[in-house]
Amino acid sequence: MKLLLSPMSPYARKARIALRELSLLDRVEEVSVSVSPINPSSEVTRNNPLGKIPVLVLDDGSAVFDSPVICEYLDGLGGAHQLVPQSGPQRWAVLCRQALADGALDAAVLMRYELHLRPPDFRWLEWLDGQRAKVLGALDQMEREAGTMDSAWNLATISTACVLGYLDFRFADLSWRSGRTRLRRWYEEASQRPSFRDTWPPE
Ligand SMILES: N[C@@H](CCC(=O)N[C@@H](CS)C(=O)NCC(=O)O)C(=O)O
Repeated sequence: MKLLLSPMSPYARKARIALRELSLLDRVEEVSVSVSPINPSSEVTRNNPLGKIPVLVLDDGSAVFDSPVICEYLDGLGGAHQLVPQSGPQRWAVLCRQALADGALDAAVLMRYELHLRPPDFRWLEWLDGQRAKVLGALDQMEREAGTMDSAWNLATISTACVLGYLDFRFADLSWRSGRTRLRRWYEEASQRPSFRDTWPPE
């Protein structure tokens, strides 16, 4: 199998962490590609018409995307379902926290595109404010829930750590730690995890 990724992509990082947590690195080759909405990669588009990474290309040539689906697929291969509970309230709690973190990532990545891809004359400040409000609202909910965040490393905690890491990487000026003591403390510990450290985006 092949995982199409960019080491800078926070969504790909979720899948890369899953590979490490599930000890599947020997079964999946990590392949770096370069993508952007205005300069798609033909290898990615061939496998995912949306042109987005990560994409997991299976040995029979079929493709699995996007990051939540890839992570569940890998979790199933591991057999133990350690990243996503199979049923019960815990399943929905994990998936909802993943959706919150991924939604914040979507808003942050859109801000990044607006600030770095869109020609300056076409930038729309109110739209940027709207995306920033989504990120901040999600962070506030994470802060409220930080005390009940699982200590186990599952798809909720992986996704939460990935969005916080992305904000440090691309939006340090957002100062997400400010006024969010519990989330900051949670991240300090979570970010020491070897699978997280091993997948830091390059400087
Ligand atoms: N919902 C997708 C989002 C993936 C995504 O937006 N990836 C970005 C890279 S960080 C991308 O491929 N962008 C290229 C594009 O939008 O054309 C997931 O969770 O995998």
